[in-house]
Amino acid sequence: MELLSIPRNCANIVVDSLYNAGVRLVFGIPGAKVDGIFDALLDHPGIRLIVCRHEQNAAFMAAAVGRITGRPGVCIATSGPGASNLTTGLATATTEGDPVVAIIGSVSRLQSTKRTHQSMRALDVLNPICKETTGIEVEDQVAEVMLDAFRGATSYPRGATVVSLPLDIAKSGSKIPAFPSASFSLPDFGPSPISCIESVGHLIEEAKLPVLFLGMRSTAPQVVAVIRDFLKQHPMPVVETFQAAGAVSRELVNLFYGRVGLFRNQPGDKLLAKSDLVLTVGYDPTEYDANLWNVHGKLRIVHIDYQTCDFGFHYRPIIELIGSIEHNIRCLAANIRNTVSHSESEICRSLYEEFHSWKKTAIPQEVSGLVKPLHFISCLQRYVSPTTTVTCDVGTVYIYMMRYFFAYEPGMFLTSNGQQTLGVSLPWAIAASLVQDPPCSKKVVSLSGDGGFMFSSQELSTAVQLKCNITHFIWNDGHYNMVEFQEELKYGRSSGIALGGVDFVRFAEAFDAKGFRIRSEDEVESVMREALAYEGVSIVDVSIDYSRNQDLASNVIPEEYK
Ligand SMILES: Cc1ncc(C[n+]2csc(CCOP(=O)(O)OP(=O)(O)O)c2C)c(N)n1
Repeated sequence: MELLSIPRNCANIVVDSLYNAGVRLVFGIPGAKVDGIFDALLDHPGIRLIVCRHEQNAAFMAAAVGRITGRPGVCIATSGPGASNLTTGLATATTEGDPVVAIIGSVSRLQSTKRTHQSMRALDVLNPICKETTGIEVEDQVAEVMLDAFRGATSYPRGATVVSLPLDIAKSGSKIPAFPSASFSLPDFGPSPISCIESVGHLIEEAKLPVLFLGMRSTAPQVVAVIRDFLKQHPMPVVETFQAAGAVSRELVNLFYGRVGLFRNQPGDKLLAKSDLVLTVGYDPTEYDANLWNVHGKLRIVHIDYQTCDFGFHYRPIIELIGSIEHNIRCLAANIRNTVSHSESEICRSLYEEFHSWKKTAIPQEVSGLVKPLHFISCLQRYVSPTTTVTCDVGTVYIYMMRYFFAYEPGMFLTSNGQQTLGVSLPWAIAASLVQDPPCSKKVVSLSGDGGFMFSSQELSTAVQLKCNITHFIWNDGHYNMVEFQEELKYGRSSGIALGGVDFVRFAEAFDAKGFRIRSEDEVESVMREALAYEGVSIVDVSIDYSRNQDLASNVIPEEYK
């Protein structure tokens, strides 16, 4: 890397840096303080600009690229309201471990201390919810700050970083060029000391019911591959958090006891409560606080992660294996000799049966009335190909889906669980379509409630314009149901939950998308099949039956359960 003989425009250095970092898609909305970068993007045929309808959705899409590919997704917004609109998307990315680099414009340095048009202390707004936020102050910093933003976003815990580029710097030049691609890759982690690995090996050999508890940082393809090899050599029961969906393969499904999260009433929760050794892998408490699944703080825990744990009364690991998860699990597999055949145990047998019992009632005897959630899910499971990416918004819809929908590959069944941010599913489906090779070549399925859909429904226009192939199902009950049923359980009544009044089929048609309706049980199979076969963007308005939703929160395991 050498200094340039002629200074290069800083906006071009930003764009060169993106390209060298491996970025091929950027999501954003233009504005006067950032139009220099948009202009520079025109000269870079290797980067595709996706113009969104709201900056929050641009951040959601960037985060989905980060989550699916493991490399930072990029969003761009103008100063002031453009930058502040990124907030929820970047906070979600940081909490949920998705690498994102956000580039925002800012007023020129000369005006930065004054009240001036569209000025805002945006970095002060974004700083608490991002990993790092940097305002470029001189031209020669541009390349280094860009490099640092990418390295910061990809180092653990992954999350969002922000670079603010003043208008006047974007227009002027620097002789320091963008760093080459190799500078953007981070060095690998190694395994923990062998003595620690051997100690964990002994704990596993002595345990009567060890349980592997997979969290959000266990879904990188190389980690999943090692976990699967480990389980083949040393079969033991596995549970997933919602964001770990897909870590367990179809081949290993007999070891899978489901996902845990809302509420502590799942077979997986009972398994954790009965376990004498919980091995967490890439577990992050934002998904499911330890005080909820380790109520008495008595569980024996081994923590395997890239980072040290958030130590506390309810999460006190006996040993922490810090470093490369894949190295540590591979070393662990080689260090264990004999393990008990746990899945043969009576506890495991009955919990496994409990976990699969819902299927018996999923296909109703009588096909009439509003659509039953489990009937819908069992059909979706049958009609969606195992290679289809499914994104799911927060709401009662996600509690059902995360409990009962199976996905056997990582990065293919996505939800927001750390922040439970409403509105992610459609933007994520668009991003999942765009990272396909070739882009938008395969069906993507997304789901939301009627409330969550309206948080980002304007991106229907983006999806149609990009020629995505997305089927979005709206579980429509005219209410913010997940809040409604929990309010009812707490207070015996509900407040602020009424929605309704939107005809989603006509809404879809206004955007030139296709609209379908599933009004009742008897229409589920035929309309679902038709909608999934439709090539293009479609919305399916599903009249959902939430009359049994309080069951989702019933039979919470008593505190004394052991
Ligand atoms: C941005 C944001 N605002 C508010 C909430 C609180 N919240 C969680 S679920 C929910 C209701 C979701 O309703 P809907 O999308 O219709 O799905 P349903 O629960 O009816 O399936 C709300 C308001 C949230 N999680 N995220």
